[in-house]
Amino acid sequence: MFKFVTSNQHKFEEVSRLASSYGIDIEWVRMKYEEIQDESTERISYDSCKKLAGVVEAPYFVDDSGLFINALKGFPGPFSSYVSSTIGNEGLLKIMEGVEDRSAYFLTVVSLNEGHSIMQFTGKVMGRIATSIRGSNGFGYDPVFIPDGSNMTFAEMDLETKNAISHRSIAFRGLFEYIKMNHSVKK
Ligand code: ITT
Repeated sequence: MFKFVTSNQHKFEEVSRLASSYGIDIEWVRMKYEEIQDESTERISYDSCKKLAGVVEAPYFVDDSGLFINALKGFPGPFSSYVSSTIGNEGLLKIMEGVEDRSAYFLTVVSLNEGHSIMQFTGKVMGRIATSIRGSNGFGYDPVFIPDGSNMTFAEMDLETKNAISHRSIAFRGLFEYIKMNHSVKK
């Protein structure tokens, strides 16, 4: 069975729901691992995946994600986790006070280690930063992010609705399509 290594329960819930729509069972390896500091989400994700070899038995995958705000030159980006757990959404909205360009995007890079190679799958969703905290679903920056084409924040959507359009679901659809094409035994 494919293992998802993450300390984040919300990520696991979103991804396991998507996996089951592909008829794929995944196992949660609930574990926090150290991440390198780098401006590239791809490199962070790749490095995390690589260094888990020998700790977790392949096949397994990791998800590295972040929120990138254009007016802040991509901040918090690779610092998303730290910023979320320190100043949080209130602090972020404070920084964004009076800022006209509120465009931003969420990025997820999934890295899969099949034992012999590492494959990456990327998902990106464009949107904007809300002017107030809205909604109570989801996690992290969901209450302040409005995806393009919607007036609701991710936190005002249920899991299915977020999964229909999110950065994470785009990346993981790529992964699950790949698994379905390349592995006859999925469970
Ligand atoms: P891992 O154990 O999987 O690393 P994490 O929560 O530390 O869990 P990341 O480093 O990938 O995960 O994510 C950085 C932060 O970005 C995360 O803590 C959230 O605050 C935020 N984030 C990531 N994906 C998000 C999403 O879909 N919606 C809202 N916030 C998100």
